[in-house]
Amino acid sequence: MLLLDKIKNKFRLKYRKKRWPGLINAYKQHLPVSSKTPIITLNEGNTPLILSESLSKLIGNGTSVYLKYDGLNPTGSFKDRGMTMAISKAKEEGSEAVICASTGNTSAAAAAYASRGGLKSYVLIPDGFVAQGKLAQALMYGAEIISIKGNFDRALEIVRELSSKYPIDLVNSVNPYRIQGQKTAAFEIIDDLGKSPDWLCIPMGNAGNITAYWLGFNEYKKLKKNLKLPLMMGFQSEGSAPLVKNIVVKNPETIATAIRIGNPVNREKAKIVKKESKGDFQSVTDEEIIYAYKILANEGVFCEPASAASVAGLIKNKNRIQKESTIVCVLTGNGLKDPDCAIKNNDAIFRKNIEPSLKDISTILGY
Ligand code: AN7
Repeated sequence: MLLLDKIKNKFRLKYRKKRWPGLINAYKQHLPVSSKTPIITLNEGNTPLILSESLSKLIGNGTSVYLKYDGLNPTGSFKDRGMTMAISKAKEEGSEAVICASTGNTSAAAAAYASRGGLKSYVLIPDGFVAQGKLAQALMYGAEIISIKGNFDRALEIVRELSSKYPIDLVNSVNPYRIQGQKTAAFEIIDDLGKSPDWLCIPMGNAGNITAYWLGFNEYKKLKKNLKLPLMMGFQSEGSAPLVKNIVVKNPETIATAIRIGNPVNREKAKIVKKESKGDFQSVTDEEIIYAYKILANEGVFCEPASAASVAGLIKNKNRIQKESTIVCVLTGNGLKDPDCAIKNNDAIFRKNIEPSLKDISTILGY
């Protein structure tokens, strides 16, 4: 190695940030853990806050739109934030097995962290309504999967009952440690921006995540003087909007299977978030979700349809946004989770069955 290269290398190593230790270690003082807690981590958290040029332009008026890309967590969704806490605490309490109902992402995260911690995991999923990537993960990470002829809401009723009767820990968002872990996303946003956003746009299913963000913003406000709190804007799919309509939806339907939930467990908490933050809950159609999904992908950010609901909601409120606002849209899951949706809903030019001929392909390219 040349001397110059050696010097450069030394410099780079010196100024490279320390290895991210995972969110429990990073935010220990804000979390219910002690020196006795075995920390089960995959170094989750520390996800990028990406400035979206196209959305900032689309909203206009000097608005900056950022994307909290939580699809870059180890299992590809924000669920890892809650699961590192839930599984660490389950392990600390001597639990040997965990159970959850899931539209897919919770099952992937539960299975991964349980295996990492040496615990058994059982997951109940609605048959036929879990995206392929998520199913593949649960299978690979080593969960025992029970696919029921019923929807998520029914699956949740069953696991709640089972966990109250038998020695199995429930790791759905009724587990308070899940919310504790997930609140760290709000800390990261404030740490990155140096302030709270004016609006936080977020998809809602069981409304655990919106509850967690609100908790995180409020906890940081106690520590940092002059910190303002954001308006919490929660979005659901039109065919699956129990919180928007304030009803129980018996047969929820949406392309965004992650949020195909008709009776959210955190309903009362979500109502408080909306009231306290002076925010709003609104619904978006599947068409609006796909439109937002494509805009994001066109800028290089691939999220799953449920996550795009936050951006669809933002676009819907274009005329309500005050000038020079800072807005964060939470992208809860990675686009790779649901390849079927992407393959069915894109505007790509995809030419098939082409002869491997230089001449033919040159012609196709227009040369
Ligand atoms: C990508 O995995 O409920 O409002 O079982 O996977 O906290 O429920 C997933 C929910 C948003 C909604 N975005 O979050 C499950 C599950 C994605 C999700 C939500 C989910 P919450």
